[in-house]
Amino acid sequence: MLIKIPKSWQLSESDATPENIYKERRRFMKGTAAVITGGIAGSLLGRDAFAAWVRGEKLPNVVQSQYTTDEELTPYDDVTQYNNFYEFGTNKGDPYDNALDFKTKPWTVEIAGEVNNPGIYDVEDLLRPHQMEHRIYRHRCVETWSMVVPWVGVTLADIIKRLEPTSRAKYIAFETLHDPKQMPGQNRNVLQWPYVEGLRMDEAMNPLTLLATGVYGEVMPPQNGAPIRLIIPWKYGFKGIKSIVKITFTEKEPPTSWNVSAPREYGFYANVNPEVSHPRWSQAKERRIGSFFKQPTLMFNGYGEDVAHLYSGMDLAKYF
Ligand SMILES: Nc1nc2c(c(=O)[nH]1)N[C@H]1C(S)=C(S)[C@@H](COP(=O)(O)O)O[C@H]1N2
Ligand SMILES: [Mo]
Repeated sequence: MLIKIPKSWQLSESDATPENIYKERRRFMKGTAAVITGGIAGSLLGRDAFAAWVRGEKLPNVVQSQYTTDEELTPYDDVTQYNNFYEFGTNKGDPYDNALDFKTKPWTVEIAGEVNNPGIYDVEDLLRPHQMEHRIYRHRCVETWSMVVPWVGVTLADIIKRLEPTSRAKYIAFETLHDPKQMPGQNRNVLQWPYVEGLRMDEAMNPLTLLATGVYGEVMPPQNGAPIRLIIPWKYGFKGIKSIVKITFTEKEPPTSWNVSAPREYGFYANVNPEVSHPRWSQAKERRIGSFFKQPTLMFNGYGEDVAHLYSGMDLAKYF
């Protein structure tokens, strides 16, 4: 029998750091003087202790999920400092640098369209009735890098059931906040704003699909899509829309940002598929952040057992 000993980040509460303290520490780290002070503090405390000092607030009442991989985790600093979040800039380090002061509290999510319980919900009210889980997922970007991330979140299907979509709801559409004052990247036309995404209803209802609100047992840092973002582990990362403010149940397939921007390169489905190349590069291999060698990419990112049935009879080269 395999006995699993939970890692420290999987344990709940106890040594929680209030969010404002965490923010003050990060802010303190931002200035030039702080780099010097940080350097001294870093050498006094030791690198790990110092990193822990600037970490986030622990999320309470999180349980282990059955849907979890035991692959080696990508370190916290890579998960939170190597990001795609074009609202905060197009370089990998931009979201970490520019999203520090992003206001994620209070936060509301509008529920609209073909649904019996539409309205404007506080994000806490949307999540609270449901069980929070630790889910370690493979995370594969279309750019061919990948990570293994311990998300914390709620099964999207649980929320959808409570909202009661009507029989006309065939798809679900998501929208990111549009606020160029806070999101400097939205002053440039790299994409049409706001960022939008969508899923077919059966994809959204699959138990693997997660509305995530944390990483490593802690409150989601803004650069990872706080306070809630979508995670669909068998699809390319760009489907995992961040900082969601609106969820609409629709009859027709909704537009999705990358498909609108480059329809030949990015489809609605965006399932991880080593056999279907991006027009400009192969998707057969990926590089785990932190490792030197490439490894083969798995069909449906290795989640085929749970999701292949959703696409039976579909030509995945056409519906890419
Ligand atoms: N709103 C929004 N969501 C987004 C993006 C973005 O630019 N804006 N980038 C996507 C891409 S391309 C990827 S790979 C993942 C990256 O998530 P991570 O930074 O938490 O690893 O977020 C996705 N969600
Ligand atoms: Mo991506």
